[in-house]
Amino acid sequence: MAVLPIITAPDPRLKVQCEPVESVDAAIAKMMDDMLETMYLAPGIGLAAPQVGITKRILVVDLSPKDGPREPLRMANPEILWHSDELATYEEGCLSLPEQYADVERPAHIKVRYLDQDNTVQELEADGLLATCIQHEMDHLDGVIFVDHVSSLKRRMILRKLTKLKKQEALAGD
Ligand code: GNR
Ligand code: NI
Repeated sequence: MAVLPIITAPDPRLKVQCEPVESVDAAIAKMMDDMLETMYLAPGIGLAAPQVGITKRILVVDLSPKDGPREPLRMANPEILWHSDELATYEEGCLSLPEQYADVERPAHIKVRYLDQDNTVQELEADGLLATCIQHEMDHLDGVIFVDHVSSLKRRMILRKLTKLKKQEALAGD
Protein backbone atom coordinates (compact mmCIF):
# COMPACT_ATOMS: atom_id res chain seq x y z
CA MET A 1 0.00 0.00 0.00
CA ALA A 2 1.04 3.60 -0.44
CA VAL A 3 0.46 6.88 1.34
CA LEU A 4 -0.55 9.60 -1.11
CA PRO A 5 -0.11 13.39 -0.71
CA ILE A 6 -3.37 15.19 0.20
CA ILE A 7 -4.33 18.26 -1.85
CA THR A 8 -5.32 21.29 0.24
CA ALA A 9 -7.66 24.17 -0.66
CA PRO A 10 -7.71 26.42 -2.49
CA ASP A 11 -6.88 24.16 -5.44
CA PRO A 12 -8.74 23.71 -8.75
CA ARG A 13 -8.32 19.91 -8.44
CA LEU A 14 -10.80 19.97 -5.53
CA LYS A 15 -13.46 21.48 -7.82
CA VAL A 16 -13.71 18.84 -10.52
CA GLN A 17 -16.63 16.55 -11.26
CA CYS A 18 -15.24 13.00 -10.90
CA GLU A 19 -15.91 10.19 -13.39
CA PRO A 20 -17.70 6.96 -12.47
CA VAL A 21 -15.55 3.82 -12.49
CA GLU A 22 -16.45 1.24 -15.12
CA SER A 23 -16.00 -1.56 -12.60
CA VAL A 24 -13.99 -2.12 -9.44
CA ASP A 25 -11.01 -4.05 -10.78
CA ALA A 26 -7.70 -4.78 -9.03
CA ALA A 27 -6.32 -1.31 -9.84
CA ILE A 28 -9.36 0.45 -8.33
CA ALA A 29 -9.28 -1.86 -5.28
CA LYS A 30 -5.62 -0.92 -4.77
CA MET A 31 -6.53 2.80 -5.02
CA MET A 32 -9.12 2.21 -2.27
CA ASP A 33 -6.46 0.58 -0.06
CA ASP A 34 -3.96 3.39 -0.72
CA MET A 35 -6.68 5.92 0.18
CA LEU A 36 -7.40 4.06 3.44
CA GLU A 37 -3.71 4.01 4.37
CA THR A 38 -3.51 7.75 3.59
CA MET A 39 -6.67 8.43 5.65
CA TYR A 40 -5.49 6.40 8.69
CA LEU A 41 -2.13 8.17 8.72
CA ALA A 42 -3.60 11.68 8.38
CA PRO A 43 -5.66 10.79 10.52
CA GLY A 44 -9.21 11.24 9.21
CA ILE A 45 -12.54 9.39 9.20
CA GLY A 46 -13.05 9.65 5.44
CA LEU A 47 -11.23 10.40 2.21
CA ALA A 48 -12.43 10.99 -1.36
CA ALA A 49 -10.35 10.26 -4.48
CA PRO A 50 -10.02 13.90 -5.70
CA GLN A 51 -8.27 14.78 -2.40
CA VAL A 52 -5.38 12.61 -3.61
CA GLY A 53 -5.59 13.74 -7.24
CA ILE A 54 -7.71 10.86 -8.58
CA THR A 55 -10.74 12.12 -10.55
CA LYS A 56 -12.82 8.98 -10.03
CA ARG A 57 -15.97 8.40 -7.98
CA ILE A 58 -14.27 6.52 -5.14
CA LEU A 59 -14.38 7.16 -1.39
CA VAL A 60 -13.40 5.43 1.82
CA VAL A 61 -14.62 5.93 5.40
CA ASP A 62 -13.88 4.35 8.78
CA LEU A 63 -15.52 5.62 11.97
CA SER A 64 -14.24 2.85 14.24
CA PRO A 65 -12.52 3.93 17.47
CA LYS A 66 -8.72 4.28 17.24
CA ASP A 67 -8.09 1.49 19.78
CA GLY A 68 -10.60 -0.95 18.25
CA PRO A 69 -10.61 -3.12 15.13
CA ARG A 70 -10.76 -1.24 11.84
CA GLU A 71 -14.11 -1.10 10.01
CA PRO A 72 -13.28 0.35 6.60
CA LEU A 73 -15.94 1.05 3.98
CA ARG A 74 -14.80 1.24 0.36
CA MET A 75 -17.27 2.73 -2.13
CA ALA A 76 -17.24 3.32 -5.87
CA ASN A 77 -20.00 5.15 -7.77
CA PRO A 78 -22.02 5.89 -4.59
CA GLU A 79 -25.62 7.08 -5.09
CA ILE A 80 -28.05 8.44 -2.53
CA LEU A 81 -31.21 6.32 -2.95
CA TRP A 82 -33.12 8.12 -0.21
CA HIS A 83 -32.51 10.83 2.38
CA SER A 84 -34.62 11.97 5.31
CA ASP A 85 -36.25 15.38 5.47
CA GLU A 86 -34.90 15.56 9.01
CA LEU A 87 -31.54 17.36 9.13
CA ALA A 88 -28.60 16.97 11.51
CA THR A 89 -25.81 19.42 12.26
CA TYR A 90 -22.21 18.36 12.84
CA GLU A 91 -19.05 20.39 13.17
CA GLU A 92 -17.15 19.29 10.08
CA GLY A 93 -13.47 19.32 9.29
CA CYS A 94 -11.66 18.27 6.13
CA LEU A 95 -8.17 16.96 5.45
CA SER A 96 -8.10 19.36 2.48
CA LEU A 97 -8.91 22.34 4.76
CA PRO A 98 -6.49 21.69 7.63
CA GLU A 99 -7.50 23.01 11.06
CA GLN A 100 -10.71 24.65 9.78
CA TYR A 101 -14.08 23.68 11.23
CA ALA A 102 -17.70 24.75 10.73
CA ASP A 103 -21.19 23.50 11.52
CA VAL A 104 -22.88 21.96 8.47
CA GLU A 105 -26.53 20.86 8.23
CA ARG A 106 -27.30 17.78 6.13
CA PRO A 107 -29.98 15.05 5.93
CA ALA A 108 -29.81 13.03 9.17
CA HIS A 109 -30.52 9.63 7.56
CA ILE A 110 -29.54 8.32 4.14
CA LYS A 111 -29.68 5.15 2.10
CA VAL A 112 -26.75 4.76 -0.28
CA ARG A 113 -26.00 2.26 -3.07
CA TYR A 114 -22.41 1.65 -4.19
CA LEU A 115 -19.95 -0.87 -5.59
CA ASP A 116 -17.67 -2.39 -2.95
CA GLN A 117 -14.03 -3.52 -3.33
CA ASP A 118 -15.25 -6.78 -4.95
CA ASN A 119 -17.39 -4.93 -7.52
CA THR A 120 -20.53 -6.12 -5.70
CA VAL A 121 -23.51 -3.76 -5.43
CA GLN A 122 -24.19 -2.90 -1.78
CA GLU A 123 -26.84 -0.82 -0.06
CA LEU A 124 -26.29 0.80 3.31
CA GLU A 125 -28.51 2.82 5.62
CA ALA A 126 -26.60 5.37 7.66
CA ASP A 127 -27.31 7.98 10.27
CA GLY A 128 -25.32 10.01 12.77
CA LEU A 129 -21.73 10.94 11.90
CA LEU A 130 -21.54 8.13 9.30
CA ALA A 131 -24.37 9.70 7.27
CA THR A 132 -22.66 13.09 7.48
CA CYS A 133 -19.26 11.66 6.54
CA ILE A 134 -20.59 9.76 3.49
CA GLN A 135 -22.35 12.94 2.27
CA HIS A 136 -19.16 15.00 2.88
CA GLU A 137 -17.16 12.48 0.79
CA MET A 138 -19.80 12.33 -1.96
CA ASP A 139 -19.66 16.15 -2.16
CA HIS A 140 -15.93 15.90 -2.93
CA LEU A 141 -16.76 13.70 -5.95
CA ASP A 142 -18.79 16.64 -7.31
CA GLY A 143 -16.10 19.24 -6.53
CA VAL A 144 -17.87 20.48 -3.40
CA ILE A 145 -16.14 21.11 -0.05
CA PHE A 146 -17.85 21.69 3.30
CA VAL A 147 -17.31 25.46 3.25
CA ASP A 148 -19.59 25.58 0.19
CA HIS A 149 -22.42 24.87 2.70
CA VAL A 150 -21.65 27.75 5.10
CA SER A 151 -22.16 31.51 4.80
CA SER A 152 -20.04 33.28 2.19
CA LEU A 153 -18.46 35.36 4.98
CA LYS A 154 -17.30 32.27 6.86
CA ARG A 155 -16.23 30.56 3.61
CA ARG A 156 -14.10 33.53 2.55
CA MET A 157 -12.52 33.76 6.04
CA ILE A 158 -11.52 30.10 5.95
CA LEU A 159 -10.21 30.18 2.36
CA ARG A 160 -8.25 33.37 3.07
CA LYS A 161 -6.58 31.67 6.06
CA LEU A 162 -5.67 28.67 3.93
CA THR A 163 -4.26 30.89 1.16
CA LYS A 164 -2.05 32.66 3.72
CA LEU A 165 -0.94 29.31 5.14
CA LYS A 166 0.06 28.11 1.65
CA LYS A 167 2.10 31.29 1.03
CA GLN A 168 3.91 30.85 4.36
CA GLU A 169 4.64 27.20 3.57
CA ALA A 170 5.98 28.18 0.14
CA LEU A 171 8.33 30.74 1.75
CA ALA A 172 9.49 28.20 4.37
CA GLY A 173 10.19 25.82 1.51
CA ASP A 174 7.99 22.88 2.41
O1 GNR B 1 -11.60 13.46 9.03
C1 GNR B 1 -12.66 14.03 8.75
N1 GNR B 1 -13.54 14.35 9.72
C2 GNR B 1 -14.84 14.78 9.50
C3 GNR B 1 -15.55 15.30 10.57
C4 GNR B 1 -16.85 15.73 10.40
C5 GNR B 1 -17.45 15.62 9.16
C6 GNR B 1 -16.75 15.12 8.08
C7 GNR B 1 -15.45 14.69 8.24
S1 GNR B 1 -14.59 14.02 6.89
C8 GNR B 1 -12.95 14.40 7.33
C9 GNR B 1 -11.96 13.78 6.36
C10 GNR B 1 -12.13 14.40 5.00
O2 GNR B 1 -11.72 15.48 4.69
N2 GNR B 1 -12.82 13.72 4.13
O3 GNR B 1 -13.05 14.23 2.91
NI1 NI C 1 -13.10 16.37 3.16
